[in-house]
Amino acid sequence: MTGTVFRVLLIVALPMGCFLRAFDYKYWEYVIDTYPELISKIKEAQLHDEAMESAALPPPLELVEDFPHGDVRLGQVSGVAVDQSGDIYVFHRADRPWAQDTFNGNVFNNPKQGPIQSNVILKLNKKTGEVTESFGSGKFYLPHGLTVDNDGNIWTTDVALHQVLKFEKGSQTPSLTLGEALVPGSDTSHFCKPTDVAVASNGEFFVADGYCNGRVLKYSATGTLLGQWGTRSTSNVATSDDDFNIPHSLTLVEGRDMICVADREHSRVQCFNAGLTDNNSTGEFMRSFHGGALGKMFAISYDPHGDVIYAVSGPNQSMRKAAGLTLDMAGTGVILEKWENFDEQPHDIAVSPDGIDLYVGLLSPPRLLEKFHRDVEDPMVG
Ligand SMILES: [Ca+2]
Repeated sequence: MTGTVFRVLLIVALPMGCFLRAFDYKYWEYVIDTYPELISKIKEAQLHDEAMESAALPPPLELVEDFPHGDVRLGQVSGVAVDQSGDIYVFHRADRPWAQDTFNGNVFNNPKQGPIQSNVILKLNKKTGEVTESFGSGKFYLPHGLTVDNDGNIWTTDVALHQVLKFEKGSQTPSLTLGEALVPGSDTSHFCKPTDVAVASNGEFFVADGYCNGRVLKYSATGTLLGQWGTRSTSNVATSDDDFNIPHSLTLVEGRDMICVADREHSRVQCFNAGLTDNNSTGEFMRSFHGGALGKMFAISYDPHGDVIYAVSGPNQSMRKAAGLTLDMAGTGVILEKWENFDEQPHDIAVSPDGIDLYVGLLSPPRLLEKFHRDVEDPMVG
C-alpha cells in the first residue's frame, strides 16, 4: 500500500510541484542569485581537472613534416633502428617488394634473380634525415628486420635467405651468419623467414623465427644457441601463452629481465623471462598485452624513460585501421595513447635513446619512413 502511494506521489505530485514552482517568484530569485556562484564553481572544477590531466600526460607525439629531407629513395621499408647517438638506420627492399609470387611455399621463388643490387641499408642523420652512409648491395634477397645494438653493430634478418646476419660497427662484411642461405627449416641450424633480432647489453641475443616457425631462439654473444621456446599456431585464436602466429618483432625490457614478442596474427604482445641473470629461467611467461583494440601487432619498441612499449599495429576484426599505440608497461598494460591512425601499412618502429623521437618504417608509398616527435620542452606544459 505504501508503495502504491509513493508511486502516485512520484507520477502526479512531483511534476505538479515542479510546475507550481515555476510560478514561485522567490524560487527564481534564489536561482538567479546563486547562478553566478554556481557557474564559477563549475569553472573552477573544470580548470582543476584540466590541470590534473596536463600534469599527468606528456605532450602528444606529433608527425614531423618534411622528414626525411632531400632525395631519399626507398623501397618498402621493412626495418628501422636507432643507434646510441640517435642516428637512424633503414632497411628497405628497393625495387623488390614482397609480392604474391615471391615465394613458392616457404622457398624464394626466383633465386636466379640474385640479391638486390641497391644499397638497402641506409644511415640517416638524426636531425635532417639526410643519408650519410649506405651499404648492403648484392647481399640481401628480401630484407625484413633491422636492429642496431648498444655497440653500434647492425643485425639483419632476410626472409628469403632465411638468415640472420651481424655486421660489426663500420664493417660491410658480416661477422656472424646464422641459418643456411635460401634454405628454410625448423632445426637449430635453420630458420624459416626469421623476422627480428633483439640484442641485450651483455651481448646475448634473441631471434624471432618467424613466418613459418613459431619460436624465439636465444644465443650467447658469440652465436651459441642457449635455448628456444614457442610453438607455431596457424589460428587467429591463441591457445597458450607461447603459441605464436608470426612472432614478428622483439623488444627487450632489461630492467625487468624481460623479452617481449609481438605475436602478430594473435593481436597480442607476450613477454617472457629473458634469462639474462639466470639462463634457466629463459622463456618463462611473465605477462601479456592483449585485447582487440591492439590490432595485429606488427612491431614493438620499449622506452625505459616512460616505461612504455611503442607499437605499430595493423587492422584486425576489432580495429579497422593501422595505428600507433603506447602500451603501459608500468601498470596494467592498458593503451595509454593512440598517437596515429595510418592509411598506409606500418611495419617496424624504433624509439630514440632519449625517448622523444619515434621512427616508423612503412611498406606502402608514398610514406615509407615517418618521424614522430614529443615536444617535452613545450612551455605550455608544466
Ligand atoms: Ca627494428
